[in-house]
Amino acid sequence: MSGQAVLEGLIASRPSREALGEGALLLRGYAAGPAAALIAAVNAIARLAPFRRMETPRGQMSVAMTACGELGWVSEKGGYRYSADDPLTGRAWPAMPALFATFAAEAAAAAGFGGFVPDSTLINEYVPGTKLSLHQDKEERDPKHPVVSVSLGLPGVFAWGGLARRGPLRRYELMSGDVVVFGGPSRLVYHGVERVADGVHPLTGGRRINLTFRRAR
Ligand code: MD3
Ligand code: FE
Repeated sequence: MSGQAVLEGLIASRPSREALGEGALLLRGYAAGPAAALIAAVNAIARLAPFRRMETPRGQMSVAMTACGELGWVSEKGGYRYSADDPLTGRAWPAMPALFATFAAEAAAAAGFGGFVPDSTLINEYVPGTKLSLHQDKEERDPKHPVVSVSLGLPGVFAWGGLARRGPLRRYELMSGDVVVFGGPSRLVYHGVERVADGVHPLTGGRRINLTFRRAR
């Protein structure tokens, strides 16, 4: 490869860091290198535990989800919980690929959260028009552990606010390869995904995939 090509590659994938708030860091392009391998792992997981649109106490979600690891987040009409079994298949969730655990630990450490060992990955699949309404992630036992989020495929508009449901929101377009780490005082902020643009992405086709690496217990 020529020096010029290497330089162009570095410029195109140049990671950058942006503090979103105390304990919340946006690492643009941090997952650009492993993106194809992450998607290959997602596809293998989805063959064992297919994407499905879960019910919630408020109706059916538009986003389709699956999971891997010791525990998976599930929602039913009765509420949310972490489960060791996939209710769709009746089997344990697929094992978490070593790539996921290693990547998540590295990203967390880069954001100042050393020693992060995820035991669950929630995988969200968005097609244009789907949304994830404003929520907090509070089913995890100990909120001292951060959540590491990786966006892949089509861009999406991520909105986040404060610790109360009402209040001003800030919006960020998350692109393929972007990583956000939420911990410390930002761990329980309200957040959601407002919009996924129409389009086709070379990695994911007409979809946005979001991985969240978590420690549920
Ligand atoms: C802030 N996922 O899976 S990632 C979710 O793009 C979720 O699919 C969104 O919200 C998505 O629960 C947003 C950014 C994110 C993820 C988890 C968080 C932000 C967070 C947990 C606590 C605070
Ligand atoms: Fe969330």
